[in-house]
Amino acid sequence: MLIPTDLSAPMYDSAREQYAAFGVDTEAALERLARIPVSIHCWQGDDVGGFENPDGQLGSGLAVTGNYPGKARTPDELRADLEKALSLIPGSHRLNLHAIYLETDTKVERDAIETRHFQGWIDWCKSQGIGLDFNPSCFAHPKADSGLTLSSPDAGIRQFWIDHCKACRVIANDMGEQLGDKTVTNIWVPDGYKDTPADRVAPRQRLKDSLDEILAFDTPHNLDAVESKLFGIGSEAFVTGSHEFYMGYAIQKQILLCLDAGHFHPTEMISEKISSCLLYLPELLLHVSRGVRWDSDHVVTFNDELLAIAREIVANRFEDRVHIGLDFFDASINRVAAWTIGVRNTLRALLAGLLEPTDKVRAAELEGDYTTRLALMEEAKTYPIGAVWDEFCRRNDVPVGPAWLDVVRDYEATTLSKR
Ligand code: RNT
Ligand code: ZN
Repeated sequence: MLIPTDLSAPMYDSAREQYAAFGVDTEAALERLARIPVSIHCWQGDDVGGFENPDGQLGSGLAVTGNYPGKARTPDELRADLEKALSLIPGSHRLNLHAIYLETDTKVERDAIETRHFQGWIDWCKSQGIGLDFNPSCFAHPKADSGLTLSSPDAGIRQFWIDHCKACRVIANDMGEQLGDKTVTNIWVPDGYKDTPADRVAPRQRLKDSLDEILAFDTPHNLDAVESKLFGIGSEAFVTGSHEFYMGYAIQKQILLCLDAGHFHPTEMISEKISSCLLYLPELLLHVSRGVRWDSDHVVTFNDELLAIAREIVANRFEDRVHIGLDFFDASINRVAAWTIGVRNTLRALLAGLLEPTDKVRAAELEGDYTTRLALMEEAKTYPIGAVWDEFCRRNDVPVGPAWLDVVRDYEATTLSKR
């Protein structure tokens, strides 16, 4: 299925000329694309199971559906699967790890986790030459069963999760230091109520106080992020950590806000929010996801919103201020393919943004020439992005076109199907 190099290179040459005439430098676009990392979420590899209690219930408003065979059951299996995906994805990326992916022979409570429980992951990232991001896991645990963690009225429960988050920040700081590349640590809690609360203030005050305690010490090799949500299964009426809550909190503390594409009203797009948020915040974290009717965490496709998100990042040269993470978990398809499709699509969307004649479109806009703005933006959509993308894959030594699927099928036959 692989397109031979001698056939496809002329396609790139002609695409380059076509773009040049349109005012777009494809070589500059490829260079910029090569420098944008995507943080690949480990949890697509095992349906957010983790290695603490792999048969445990997920809960806390998170749901994974599907029972496709071959999910990773051990850290080594998950790393092997990630290596396979990385071999099919052009560019240099990052791993995004949750705290439940610790490695230990004996039970370690979440408030007692240490860097050594993640040393295997740090060493693996070092061997792969990639950065590492981290997340406290405030779900799938008896102490999260009430639906409230950092905003619980029970001081003992609250302290347990505060201590877990503090431990995570210490570990993340070590990760960043060892890898010489800052870790982004994202705090998301499921807290909320199924039905109408009598008091909306007290839980939010408690969440704020808990976060203040968690963030009370410096972590120079770590960047903190907080992630809002609109609703979850079982928290339909009220979510403590709403968008307004975290937007205000992140601005006050000058930390990162995490915008998850599935955490807003269905017609409310995070692409539209990036420009406003970055007027007040130093940096952002994105959870690139795809909600289908609800926060369903489908594999991201090359759709309008993905293109709009990518375009906002590159057209404004926000690559250094927006950390791109993925957040989807589909257990109904091959999990290595899910990663590959999602990351390749994200990169392809960034490339589409980089291949827009932004200067011309903006000049037209400034002159009030909205006809030209619309005309150019529409013409750009059918320029030969595919030929430039294939060239990016070729230069990065990864399969061109759907040839990567053969590699995944092979891996499925030799490895995944034996699990
Ligand atoms: C949940 C949040 C959160 C999780 C992951 C597993 O609604 O999106 O980011 O999906 O941390
Ligand atoms: Zn998320």
